[in-house]
Formats: sequence, C-alpha cells, structure tokens
Amino acid sequence: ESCITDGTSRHCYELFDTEVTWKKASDLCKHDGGTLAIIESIEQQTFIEDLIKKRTFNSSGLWIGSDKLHPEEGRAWANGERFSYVNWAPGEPNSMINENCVELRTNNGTWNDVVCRKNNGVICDV
Ligand code: GN1
Ligand code: CA
Repeated sequence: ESCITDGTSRHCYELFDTEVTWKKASDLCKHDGGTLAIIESIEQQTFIEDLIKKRTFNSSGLWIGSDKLHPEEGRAWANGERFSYVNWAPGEPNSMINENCVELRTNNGTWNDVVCRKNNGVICDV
C-alpha cells in the first residue's frame, strides 16, 4: 500500500515512469482523481523516497505539484499554499525566471526547479 497517514491527513501516491510535461502530468493525476503530490513534511518526503527506492526509473525527475516559482510572486504549490517544507538540492532553486516547475530527482529525492516543458515522470496523490 503506497499510503501514509501524516497527522490527520492520508496520502496515497502513484508513481509513473513516463516522459510528460508538467501540465500533462497534472492532467494525468486529475484523470486518476487526484493531484500532483504536494509534499508538506519530512515524513511525506521520506515515504516518497522509500517508494522510489523500491523500483527503477528512466526519468531523471518526477513532477510534483508546483508550477508557481516566480521571482516577483514568490513560490507556491499549485493550490496556492506556500511551501511549509522544502527539500531543494544544493544550489536550487537557481532560475525562477525560466524554471517555474518543480521536479523531485529520482536519484536522491532532492527538488529542482526546471522548465515546465521538460519531460518527466509523475508523482500523483490520489
Ligand atoms: C540542469 O542542464 P543544465 O546544467 O543547464 C537543470 C537545472 C539545474 C541544473 C543543476 C533542464 O541544468 O534545473 O538547476 O542542471 N535543467 C534541466 O546543475 O534539467
Ligand atoms: Ca534548477
């Protein structure tokens, strides 16, 4: 079972080793009745890392639920919530002007800002 209960909320994750843009990833999760994963705690982050370690991925990154990294408007999840927890790779985010979406790297679970048109795998919270 790919679910974690964190505080009062329950999260069930679906991981896809595919190659799609952020928007297509978001649509895929909606089609499955969920959203791209919004990671709000180290417990959720560690749980996702453990799921990733159980399999292999061709994708270097998996889309998570933010397409809102902007120098002026700031950083937020797609639902408008501010980041309460972050796991940026060292030196990231490094280009909020061009790189407005967030990927979770499959090699170590760290986050990177990247162009939204990149092709990545997907982490849905369904
Ligand atoms: C990648 O390919 P490069 O080095 O220009 C990445 C950036 C990271 C950077 C870290 C499309 O950029 O988001 O910040 O590595 N871009 C892509 O060194 O993967
Ligand atoms: Ca980056």
